[in-house]
Amino acid sequence: IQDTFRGRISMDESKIFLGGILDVMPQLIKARRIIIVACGTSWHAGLVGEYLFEQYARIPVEVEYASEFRYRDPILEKDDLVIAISQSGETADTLAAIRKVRETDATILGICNVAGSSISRETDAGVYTHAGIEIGVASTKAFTSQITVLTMMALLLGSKRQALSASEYKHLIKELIQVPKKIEEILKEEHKIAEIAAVYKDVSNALYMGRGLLFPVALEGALKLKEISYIHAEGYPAAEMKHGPIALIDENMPVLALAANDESYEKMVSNIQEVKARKGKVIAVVTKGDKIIRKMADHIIEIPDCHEAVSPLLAVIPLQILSYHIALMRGCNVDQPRNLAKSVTV
Ligand code: F1P
Repeated sequence: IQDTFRGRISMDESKIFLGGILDVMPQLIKARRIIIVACGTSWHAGLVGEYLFEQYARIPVEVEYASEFRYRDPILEKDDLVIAISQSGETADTLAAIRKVRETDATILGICNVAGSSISRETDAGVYTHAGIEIGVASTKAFTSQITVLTMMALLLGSKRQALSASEYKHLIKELIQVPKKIEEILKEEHKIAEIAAVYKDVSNALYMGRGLLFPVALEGALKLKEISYIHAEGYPAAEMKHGPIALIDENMPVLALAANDESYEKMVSNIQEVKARKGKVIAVVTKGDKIIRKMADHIIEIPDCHEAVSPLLAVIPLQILSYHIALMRGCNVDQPRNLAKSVTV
């Protein structure tokens, strides 16, 4: 079974190749539904996958915490495809969820980083993210590589199921190929993010908000802050703010606003106005050249213009860097945060 992970990942201007899933491609092409199971950061990557598979491959998706899925009595059929995502490939809850799926006729794929891990052995096929060894306990590059694989998978299936035209498919691959260069541009601005970190290093709480593909990124940004700097942080869909979290906003509350460069931009402008009207502090992640939010926010972090399909890959980088600098300034050990284990095997 491990051999099914053997295939290489590659992508050129016109084609994506995910060798590890070739053997099950017929099942993938006719999948009726995708169920993604994972924990922690990997679960956030799964949420990004949900938007991508639905939008670009037109396959209905459910994303479940593996830690709860294992206690369910899932209704799974032959044409269901389950994708288990795990950096370590050893997470006990994700393995238990996989074992539950194995009692059914559904196909199971794994997306893991560690070759030969239990999850790669217990799934029908899968993809290694080849993200190298994560030194830090809190996942960072595992998240971006998991999303890269999910994006590639969504585009590949979108093209095979004819949900994407040949030119759309090619255009999206080009966007994906440009991501590393754009991430380098963000990294050049690290000193500006460190300056923002210095202003907020002593806060007790923070809120993160985003819409669409940037909603899971908001969740992940909040989790990174919690995990490595021990600041209480929560991520919300931006429109959910007025259903409760807005009550928390005062002059001591920083709000990280992730503004997409699409038709939802105006809505984020309104969300930021609501925060400012309550004296909250706004740190906005915007597309380079932004004119409106720049005037409203207390701080802005710019990311290069990109297609929305790859926006999570860019938008999460400044959030990871911000958490890193805040944690360092608070004297926290960013690689070995208290109470956390790299592989949660019990
Ligand atoms: C899941 C996870 C990580 C988190 C920490 C504890 O691990 O929740 O997302 O950063 O390391 O475990 P995995 O299943 O992705 O290995």
